[in-house]
Amino acid sequence: MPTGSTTLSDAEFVVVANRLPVDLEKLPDGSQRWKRSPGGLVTALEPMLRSREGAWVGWPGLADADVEPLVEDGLQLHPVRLSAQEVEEYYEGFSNGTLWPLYHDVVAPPMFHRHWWQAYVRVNERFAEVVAGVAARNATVWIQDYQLQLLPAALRRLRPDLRIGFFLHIPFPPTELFMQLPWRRRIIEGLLGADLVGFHTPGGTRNFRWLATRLTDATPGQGRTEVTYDGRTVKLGAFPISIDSAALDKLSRTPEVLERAKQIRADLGDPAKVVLGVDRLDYTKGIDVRLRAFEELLSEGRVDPEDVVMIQLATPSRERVEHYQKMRNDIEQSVGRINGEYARVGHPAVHYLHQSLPREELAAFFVAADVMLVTPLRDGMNLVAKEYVACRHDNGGALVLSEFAGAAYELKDAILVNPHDTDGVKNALHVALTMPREDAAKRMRALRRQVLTHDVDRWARSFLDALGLPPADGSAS
Ligand code: GDG
Repeated sequence: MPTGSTTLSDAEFVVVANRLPVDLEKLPDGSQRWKRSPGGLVTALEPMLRSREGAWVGWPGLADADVEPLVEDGLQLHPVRLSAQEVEEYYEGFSNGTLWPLYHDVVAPPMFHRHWWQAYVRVNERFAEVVAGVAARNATVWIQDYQLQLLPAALRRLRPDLRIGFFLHIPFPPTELFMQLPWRRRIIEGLLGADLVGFHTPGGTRNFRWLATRLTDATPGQGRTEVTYDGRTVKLGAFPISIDSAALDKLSRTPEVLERAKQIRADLGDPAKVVLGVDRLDYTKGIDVRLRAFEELLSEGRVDPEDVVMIQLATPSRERVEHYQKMRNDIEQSVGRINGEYARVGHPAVHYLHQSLPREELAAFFVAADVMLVTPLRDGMNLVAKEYVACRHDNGGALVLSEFAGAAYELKDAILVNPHDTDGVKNALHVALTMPREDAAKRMRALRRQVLTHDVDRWARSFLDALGLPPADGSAS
């Protein structure tokens, strides 16, 4: 819990994200308090930020909140104020109603509204002003994600002395799709304000490079990993994000998690096989794809509901955005239909939880699951796939993974599927359910080698090395 401000000074290293690593909450009596919101990004960057007396700039998660900057444990937190209308237009609108579907292969139709775009421009400029006031001379600034694509250029205009990195956590789309965006050139110019633009995959890098040279004056630089723009070199690169693999591996071995995993299986009636899905409830994640595959396997008698139970954990997400409301109804209808057809009293075929669970509980579900289904239609990376692998210290379990998740580039030993191919997904699920233990363990060992050696710390370090940020103590990295 952050305490009141102590010393705020110019920061040598600044992380900028749409959200701060803490959330401001309004209590029923009208007062406000801070609540930690620990995510992977915070865990990865916190040690680096603290060792450099760094700062984090972001929205505190509550509209119209006037809050002063504060220092928590040596980390400066600088809130950016958003009005309720800006939350609606910049965040729910342009970020999640335009960019999110456009960048995920238009799996839902993106909406293009000029007033959403205007709010996006205005908010990005406000972020630039706040960062410009926080960063020390020649400081390094690392900007995160699609909500802030205009920030690199806006910041460079105010502070040409800064070293600016940008990382995109979602896919950078195929060029034909990106061209739909009425403000396409402005977005590319915004990103070109950075010294380094990072993506999860080489495909994202290629798409961006092609667009930069077609839509702006940028020219190809030496090699494929840079362009020249406005007299500067802009480096491009793929930096696949990861998780705190060792911490999750450790958590999954604790007696509490192992005991809880057993309990979960017992609560399910000790079925022969448990199939699991874990996602933010989002239309890109292909939750419908796996429900359809499971339903058809049941109806064809290839899977017996007495032996196999499916669990879908779906964390509530973006509930005010229209597409999400419809998708939730569709998924809940499918779950109802499957259970109506194949459940017995006390034995549902699909268990569906629309809830957010504690990390320890999630780890227990990973340990309990024989098959993990990760079937997004498109996903920047997908950390859930890596988390499942990190939890399988017994080399048990099987991962079915969409080819269209960034994670598929690294997790080649998963059972890879095309989520648009229902028969393919059904067959992959069937293979995973019937695979001999030795074969599954061989795959899992290979997956674990990859995930345990490529963790989130390595990701952050490799991005910052490419950006040219020297290690905190000044020694060579
Ligand atoms: C974006 C990109 C990219 C989920 N339910 C609960 C819970 N989670 C955690 C998971 C995982 C995280 O949320 C979800 O991360 P993903 O990577 O799967 O997906 P997005 O949220 O869409 O993230 C994605 C990522 O950014 C990073 O760059 O990989 O492609 O879309 O860590 O475990 N955590 C807890 N309770 C839950 O109920 N505690």
